[in-house]
Amino acid sequence: MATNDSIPLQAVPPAWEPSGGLPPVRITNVKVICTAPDNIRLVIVKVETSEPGLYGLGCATFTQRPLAVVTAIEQYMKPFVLGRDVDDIEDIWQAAFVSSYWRSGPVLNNAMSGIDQALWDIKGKRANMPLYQLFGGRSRRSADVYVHATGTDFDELEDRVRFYREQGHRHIRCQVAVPGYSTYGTGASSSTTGQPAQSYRLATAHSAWEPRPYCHRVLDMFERVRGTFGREIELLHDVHERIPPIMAIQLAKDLERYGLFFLEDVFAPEDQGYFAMLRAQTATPIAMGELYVNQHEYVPVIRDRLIDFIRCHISDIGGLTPAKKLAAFSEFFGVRTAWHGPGDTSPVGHAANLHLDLHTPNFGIQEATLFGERTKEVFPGCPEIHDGAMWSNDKPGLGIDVDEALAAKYPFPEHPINGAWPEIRRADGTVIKP
Ligand code: GCO
Ligand code: MG
Repeated sequence: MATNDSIPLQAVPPAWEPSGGLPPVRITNVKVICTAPDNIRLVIVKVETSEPGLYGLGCATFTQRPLAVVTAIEQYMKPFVLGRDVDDIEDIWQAAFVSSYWRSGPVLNNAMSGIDQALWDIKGKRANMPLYQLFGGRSRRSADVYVHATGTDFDELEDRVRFYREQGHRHIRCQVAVPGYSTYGTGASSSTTGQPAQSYRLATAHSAWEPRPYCHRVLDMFERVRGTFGREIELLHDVHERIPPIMAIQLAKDLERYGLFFLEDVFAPEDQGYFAMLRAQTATPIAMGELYVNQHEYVPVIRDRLIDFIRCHISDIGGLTPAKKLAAFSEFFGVRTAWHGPGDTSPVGHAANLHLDLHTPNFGIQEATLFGERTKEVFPGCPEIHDGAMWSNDKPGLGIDVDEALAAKYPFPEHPINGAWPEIRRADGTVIKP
C-alpha cells in the first residue's frame, strides 16, 4: 500500500533542465541599497549572479514605508530567490507572489519589483539588448513626457509653463496654490529641476484644506493658462483624490471646455464605483491608477472602459512582469499607458518605465522627473529628457547603473515619522485622503 513516505519531496527551485544544456546562471546575492541623493528616500535592489560581473538592478521604492520594504526583501525575498536560475523570471514572480499566502500590497509588491526588474535587467544584459528589444522591439523613437508646472500664484505658474515651453515641452501638468490653504503639488520649486521639492510634503504641520475653494481655483487656473497659451500646449492636472465624488464629477464637467490631455485621480481608489457616473457625463479624459496595487482594482476600470490612461506605479504593482501584462490588457480596451513617474520612483524605476513606453503600442504619455545633479551622479545612465521626451541610451538591459559608494553618502534624512505621509485636515479637523 502506498504511503505518504513514497511521495518524493518537491524539488525547489524547479528541477527542469535549462534549455541548450548550458549550466544555469544562478542568483548568488541580493543587496538592498537605500539612498536619498536629493532628499527623497529611494530603495534599489541589486541582484548578483554566479557569472562574474553580471548583476541587475530593480526599483523597490515605496517612499512612505521604505524600511518595511527593506525587511521584506532581506528577510523573505532574498532567501526565497538565492540559488534560483536568473532566466526564470516568470516562474520566480509567480512563486514569490504566493509565497506570502496573503499577497499584494505596496510593501510586498515593491519587494518583488526590486527582484523582478533586476532579473529583466540581467536578461537584457545576457542578450546584449536594451529591454525594449526583448519586449518585442520599439513602437516609437522616444517617449513623450509631461512635466510639472507649479506656482504659488498664476504669474509664477505661467512663468514656469513658459520656461518648459522654451525647453521644448509640449505636455505640462499645472497645479496652483489655493490662498490660505494647503494644496497638493504646489510646494516651492527646486531651482535646478523646476519640480516642487518633495520635502514640502513631509512637513508635519500643514494648513487646512477645503474642497470648494480648490475647485474654483482650478477652473480659474485653466481659464488663465488657456487664455495665455491658447491651444498650443497639452494641459494636465492632478486632483490627488481630495474632493468628494460628486464635486469631482462637477469639476471634470466644468473642465471639459479647456480640453485637457487628462485629469488625474479624480476619485480615491475606494470611490472608483463613481467612474461609471462620471463617464456618462463628461468626455474629459481620465487618468487613474498610481495607488492601485492589484488586479482587482485595475481590471474593472479598463474592462469597462471607464478610464483613458492607466498610470500604475510599476514597482507598486510588483514590477515589469505584471506591468507588461497590464499594458497588453489595456491595449485591447483602447486604454493608453501613463506610468507613474514622480521623484519617488528611482531612476532605475524610470528606466523600467521608459523601456515599456518605447515598446508598448498603446503608450499614452510618461510622467517625467527632472533628475537633480546628485541623483544623476549616483545613477550613471539616467534616462535623458530633452525635446519634450525621454530617450533611451540603448545600452543592454535597463541601461542604468548605481554608484554604491556615492549612494552611501546620501542616507535617508532625519524625519519625525520616517518619511511617512503627514496628515492633511479640513478646517474642522477631519483628516482627508492625500
Ligand atoms: C504624481 C503623484 C505623486 C505622489 C507621490 C506620492 O502624480 O506624480 O501624485 O506626486 O503624490 O508619488 O509619494
Ligand atoms: Mg498623481
